Amino acid sequence: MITFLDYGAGNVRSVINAIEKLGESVRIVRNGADLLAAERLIFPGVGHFANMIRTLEEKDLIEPLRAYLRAGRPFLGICLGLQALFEGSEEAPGVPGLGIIPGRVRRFDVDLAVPHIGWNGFRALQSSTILSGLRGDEKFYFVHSYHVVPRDESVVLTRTDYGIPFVSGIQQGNVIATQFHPEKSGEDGLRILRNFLECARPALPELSGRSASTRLAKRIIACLDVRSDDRGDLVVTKGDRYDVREEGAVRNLGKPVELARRYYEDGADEITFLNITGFRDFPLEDMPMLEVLRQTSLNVFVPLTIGGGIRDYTDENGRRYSSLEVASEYFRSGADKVSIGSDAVLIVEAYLKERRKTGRSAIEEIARVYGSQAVVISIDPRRVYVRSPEEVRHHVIETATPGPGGERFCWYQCTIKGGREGREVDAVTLARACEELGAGEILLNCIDRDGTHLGFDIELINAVKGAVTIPVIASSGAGSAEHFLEVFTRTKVESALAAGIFHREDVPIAAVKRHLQSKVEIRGVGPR
Ligand code: 1PR
Repeated sequence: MITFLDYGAGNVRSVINAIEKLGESVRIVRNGADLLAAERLIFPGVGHFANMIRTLEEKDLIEPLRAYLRAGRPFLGICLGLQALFEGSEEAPGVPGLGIIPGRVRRFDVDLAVPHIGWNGFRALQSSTILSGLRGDEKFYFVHSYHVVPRDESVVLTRTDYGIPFVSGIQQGNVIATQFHPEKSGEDGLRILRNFLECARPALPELSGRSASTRLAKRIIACLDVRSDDRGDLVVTKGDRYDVREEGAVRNLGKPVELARRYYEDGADEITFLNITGFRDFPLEDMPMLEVLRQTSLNVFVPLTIGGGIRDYTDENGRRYSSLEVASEYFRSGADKVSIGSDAVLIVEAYLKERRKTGRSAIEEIARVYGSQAVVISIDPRRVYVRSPEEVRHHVIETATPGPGGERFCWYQCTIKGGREGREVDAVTLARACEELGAGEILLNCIDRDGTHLGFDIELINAVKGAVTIPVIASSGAGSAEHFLEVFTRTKVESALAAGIFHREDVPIAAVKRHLQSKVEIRGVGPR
């Protein structure tokens, strides 16, 4: 029996699913007595440091947790569950941490995108039960903007490189904690959890890798556009420049849960579901999407993003639901990140008009509770050609593919409602404003390329990537493995997403990875 400390923020479902998958039962802490009665305690944390400490205080769990840890009883902290052990964090000045490990939590100050999102490795500095059976060259999933800085070097279990060599794991007796998410790190992550459950023998990874630096992998993301077909069944569909109908009927390329599992087994580094009619249906009434997440997270141990319909909503009885409530329901059902499309454009329009943050937009509210890394902005831009940059007040680029009238310039118009409505905001301005509002990642689609197999729009991607410091996911147009190599070598994006070629099995994920291997840093093929 594993005791599980859930303070109610973010996706803890996936940790429970992973533990149950490994054959262990889970008991959730309801009060301090439960915590003190634990034989082995897992504390996964996501979200904001201040929010975590406040919630632990409200539930009177701080002192029992300190007592458990001071007694050196078996403990596994994950992500914020690692940071909580320290004295305090730059994320929440003045808010004391548990203070079990001397030292503080600092924000990354590096010349790289922050948050640090994706698959990276580690160097083991001491032998540990948790590392038993590892080779040392595996990659694990990280998602964080802050890292721990212990005062005493002897607690450092592992280090990882991201601009600086930061501490990615600590061990002090039976108290172990990792910055990465084992429950989101495929089979290698499950091995770490299994080691904790089975109290494995202390070991150093075979390769140990004490000197080699670790590198963040470029991520390959499989995207499932989901909607109801004309019979009301939820299907994975795929558009051609966002038109998902063929001879009048919605294209049906498979079942969401089955396809997601296949992509996980094929080696996808992340899976994204987009509820593409979310702008007109209300997701909390469209329960099948929540069920898709619940079912998927039972067997898929890589990060899951869900988008579609994240906005404030008032139902026919006048009951108001905030976008935060909608997002919370998605997180509870197994999502790690939510993606905001149409509403982000409306939020930015208001922000640009007022020139001030209200603190109440979906982006700000969700980031405040769940952390920036949980908020992805999905942009659906379309090219608009112009004869000269002076013609419009938008971010204009000179393009190598001139327009139908020979125009040498273009801007990228943001759209809402799945491309149905163009707005007066360009993609570069939108991305920059969303970063200012607290978004953690940009999913950059391109209507002109979607479903065409012509390759990613490199010009669009460079324009947006150059304007923000948060990670960018290139999307739309992948038709071959070579297109992934092109996007990773001609732009600085951290990840690339595709749909059609994976659904139709034209180019499986493993083939993309084989093509990239030894040219681009990637996570190995398949979850082994
Ligand atoms: O506006 O917050 O409700 O979110 C709706 C979400 O649904 C947005 O993220 C929007 O991108 C998406 N969406 C809406 N309509 C469509 C459509 O296709 N008719 N899908 C749609 C957009 C874009 C990509 C696609 C890539 C890769 N899909 O995610 O998967 O273009 O495709 P490819 O590799 O086959 O070229 P809201």
